[in-house]
Amino acid sequence: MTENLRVAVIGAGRMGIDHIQRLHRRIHGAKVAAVVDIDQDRARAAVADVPGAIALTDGQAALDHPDVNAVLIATPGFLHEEILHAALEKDIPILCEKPLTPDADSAWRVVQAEEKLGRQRIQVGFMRRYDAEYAQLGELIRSGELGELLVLHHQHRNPNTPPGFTNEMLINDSVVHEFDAVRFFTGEEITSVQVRLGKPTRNAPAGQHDPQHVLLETSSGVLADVEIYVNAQYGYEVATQASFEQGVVSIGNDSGPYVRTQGRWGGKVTPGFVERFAAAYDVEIQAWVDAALEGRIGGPSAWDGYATAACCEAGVEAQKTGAKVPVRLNEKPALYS
Ligand code: ISE
Repeated sequence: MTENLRVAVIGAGRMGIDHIQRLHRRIHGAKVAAVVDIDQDRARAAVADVPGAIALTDGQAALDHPDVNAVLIATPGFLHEEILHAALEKDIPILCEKPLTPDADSAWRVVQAEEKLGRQRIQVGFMRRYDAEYAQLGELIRSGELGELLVLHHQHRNPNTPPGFTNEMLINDSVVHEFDAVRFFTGEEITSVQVRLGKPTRNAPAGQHDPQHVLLETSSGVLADVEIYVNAQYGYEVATQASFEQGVVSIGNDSGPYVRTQGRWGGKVTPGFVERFAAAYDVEIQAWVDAALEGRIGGPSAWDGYATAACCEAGVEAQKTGAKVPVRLNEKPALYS
């Protein structure tokens, strides 16, 4: 290994702050060199306990800074494209939080820019692949021990949504994880998406139809469904049940101390994704750093970002029409095979 990664973290919101603390306190081989946020006070607050890190308001200034040699993008998805192109110009390691970009055309432009560069620099932040149970289910599927995988059932529930979370974001921001998970589990592309809108909760903000039922099909015919329910009130839950020829496997079920007291039994519901996937994020970011120091990426690629963006686009169309919408993908460039 040569030198440490000196990372500019772009965006000091919920995920950005979490990654700054992670890079500063737990990750080996990397340090936070700069934090960029449009809100200067927020950037300053984010570096307050990170010695040597500077606070900036401009992403390009961070990329141009001599002390920066890598970038972690944690702004909302609609802001990713510009900084991704700027970082590819610099030919530095990039960890981009999901979604890569919010639509297939912009994601394809990013793929093309990386192809032109000639090597993979972008790793996309699909952290579920690093969750221990996700990884084990993936291994079980690949081993063939239970025969062929036939159906995947997903539950994805959030307690509530931040202001500005649109109806499309149930697909683009939330179900994008299941698009990646299904592709990860099956090793296949998703060929169609359908969305059913049923009885809505009265707890959803105006403009959001919640919950929604998303139906997917992969190239070999594996069926998957997702209950996306983002105002579930009771806490955070991400779980999957997989049906095989020879059995059924469940992951993401409640775990932790089982307490009996005062005439009741039970445990705690995870409050949010930062807590639920804390360990997965640690493994993900360490994998990115280790691979980046060797000139590689350590996880999902820009192609995965593009393919899931195409699923999101089909999903948003399906939300509007109720139709089964085919996922249209360009040919996979050799760089990603
Ligand atoms: C959020 O952006 C995430 O990535 C979470 O994992 C997901 O559960 C949530 O629905 C998204 O809004």
